[in-house]
Amino acid sequence: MTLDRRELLLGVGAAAAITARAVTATRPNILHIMTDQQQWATIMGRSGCRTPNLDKLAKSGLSFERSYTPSAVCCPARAMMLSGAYHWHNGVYNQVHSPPSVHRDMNEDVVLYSNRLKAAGYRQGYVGKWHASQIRGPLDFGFDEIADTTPVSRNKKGPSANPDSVPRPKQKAGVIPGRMMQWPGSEPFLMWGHREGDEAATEEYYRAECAIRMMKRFAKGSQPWHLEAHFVQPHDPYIPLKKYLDRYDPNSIQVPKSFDETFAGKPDFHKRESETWGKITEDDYRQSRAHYYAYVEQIDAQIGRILDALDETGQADKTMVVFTADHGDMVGAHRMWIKGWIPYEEAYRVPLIVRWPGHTQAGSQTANLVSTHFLAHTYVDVAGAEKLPYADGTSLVPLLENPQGNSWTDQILCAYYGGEFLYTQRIAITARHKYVFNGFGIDECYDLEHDPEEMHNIVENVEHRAAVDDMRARLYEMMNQFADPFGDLPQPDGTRRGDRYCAPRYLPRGKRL
Ligand SMILES: [Ca+2]
Repeated sequence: MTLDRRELLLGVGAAAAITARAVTATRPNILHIMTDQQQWATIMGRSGCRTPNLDKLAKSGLSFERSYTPSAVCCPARAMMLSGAYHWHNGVYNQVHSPPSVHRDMNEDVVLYSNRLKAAGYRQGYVGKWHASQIRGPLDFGFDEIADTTPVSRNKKGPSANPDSVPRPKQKAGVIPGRMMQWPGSEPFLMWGHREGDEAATEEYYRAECAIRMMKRFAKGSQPWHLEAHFVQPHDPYIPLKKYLDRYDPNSIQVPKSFDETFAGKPDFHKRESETWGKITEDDYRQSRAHYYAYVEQIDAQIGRILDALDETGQADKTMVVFTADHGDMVGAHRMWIKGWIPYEEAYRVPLIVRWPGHTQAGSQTANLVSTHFLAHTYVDVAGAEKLPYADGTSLVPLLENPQGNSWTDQILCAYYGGEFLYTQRIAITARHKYVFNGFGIDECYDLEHDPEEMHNIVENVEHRAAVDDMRARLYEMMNQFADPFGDLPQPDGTRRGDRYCAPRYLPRGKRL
């Protein structure tokens, strides 16, 4: 039997229609839950911090042992997670709300995964902290609805920021200040304290309620949906409700070796950063950890409410749930707080849990290296949407389905340009090492396996020369791979000639002069 051209075309068309239907039938809802400034070690009993709801989520999905933010400061991390692209491709270099920021918006032609999901027919909602642009908001990038977002000019004119008329708390839980800190020449500011009052009167309860009602409404529709729920906590100041704070005994918290850090052999800015925090005692360390852990547990309770509400929709089995944070927080390690130019694990390593029923195995874990901007590529992949135009990351789907896969990348690249101040930094991370290029100080290299607290900078240690050279070569290899402007960019004629001012040609792996 032979097919004529018309039959052949019909056959191809029918096959394509079947494929499209199969994709439509299996593509999941996406529930993305994110906190601000939450360390990797806060969940799953990795520290003294308790997160029963996130632990339950981890037990029903896949958790990541080596998950990193690609940039340990709010705006770049968020713009990267939305675009799946590095700063030099999405346009956000540092804090967009800050007057000296390089850009206050993402590039005009930036494409986010929400643009792609919109085109693929998803109904999309954004609840809570945005902070990826000071000019445009979620409604400018394919989201249909917003609630309680960080104010940006477009959102103020847009549809209601409270579409489900969630009652706002009548009384705010009052703050009882604890420790005030002071930078040289600054007024004192609150770093931790606590609140007293009803849990339902907190901002985080209100935000969770906005997310829950929007999700329940979306679940009644026929479209697949994508909802983002973003909490501002446990960002400093750490001000948990007293009932959570009472669950933590500061005296039971162990002070780590890094608290006695001398900064010998490290770039000068580490010591300067630590000294900025003034005279710090071991009690400060314990108290700040107790308040921080309590704050994390308080947010965990609200995340639990959102996850319970998902179960109530009856759609949990066709919803991909992702939990992560924009970056971590030092919380006293190396006598430092918050994040920024500090390349330590406390600032860069973040929690990541993915539950995708039918694909991820309950209670599974992976030690493969991942960066949270891979999520953007993952979402367009599972939604059957058009790929993002950036080659800066990759879909996690192969790893979700085969978490022990040994063909996964063995290195990741992080990049930083400063928060309110401008600095340039690049970080290469492998299973064992971390190499940090500092444009404003000596470079760093740490052996994470034998020195997990990153106390010894081995960058100039002759015994480690082979490893340090390998890491430096890997760093420039990735900068070239991801078209970093500080890498050895191809010239218009296709050759790579280097630029001795900012990007000389570096030696490849294994080569020495
Ligand atoms: Ca942040």
